[in-house]
Amino acid sequence: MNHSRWYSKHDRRVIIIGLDSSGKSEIARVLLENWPDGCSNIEALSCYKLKIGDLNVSLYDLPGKKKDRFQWRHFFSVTQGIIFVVDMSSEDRIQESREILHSLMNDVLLSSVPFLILCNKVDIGQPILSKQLPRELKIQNMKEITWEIYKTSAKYRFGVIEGFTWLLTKMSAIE
Ligand SMILES: Nc1nc2c(ncn2[C@@H]2O[C@H](COP(=O)(O)OP(=O)(O)O)[C@@H](O)[C@H]2O)c(=O)[nH]1
Ligand SMILES: [Mg+2]
Repeated sequence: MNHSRWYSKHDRRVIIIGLDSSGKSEIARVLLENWPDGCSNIEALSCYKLKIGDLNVSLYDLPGKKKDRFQWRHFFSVTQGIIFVVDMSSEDRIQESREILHSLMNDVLLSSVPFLILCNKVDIGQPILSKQLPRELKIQNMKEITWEIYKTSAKYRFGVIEGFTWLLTKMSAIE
């Protein structure tokens, strides 16, 4: 079936996923502040609409608790981009995020979806150089997937817009 008449070539869908309390909603807030023309619908589905140049981006802030993570997969086949948020505030949290990231990157439904990996809360975690992050997350050999890592602090508003701007350049149109 041809869905083209339902979508414009300017439409994109992005999901924000990661552990609970990693900073997903704060990152959504940073994006909304930067593109304030977008309307938000925070109560219902945590879906935000961003108008960015000629693009209409729907941003889904999905829940991150273990019991809720199965929901993420419902979005995989309809998303053009993933924001995966890593909580860098403790070694345990990094370890758990790393395992989830690996399973996502090996998911067949996501093989052509670009991953923006935001290493968040760097304002409180152990200092780490950007170039060490691929090894820290053990994704340095992940060549089949398009991915990029940015260090962010959603709290202090740095890194998020730069990362999202990268993702915008990598997302294809909805088919
Ligand atoms: N220090 C610090 N705290 C953050 C950062 N991002 C989010 N937080 C805090 O972490 C908590 C969880 O953030 P939230 O966005 O609700 O996480 P979510 O469960 O992933 O949506 C909140 O208290 C935020 O203020 C950050 O970059 N640095
Ligand atoms: Mg949240």
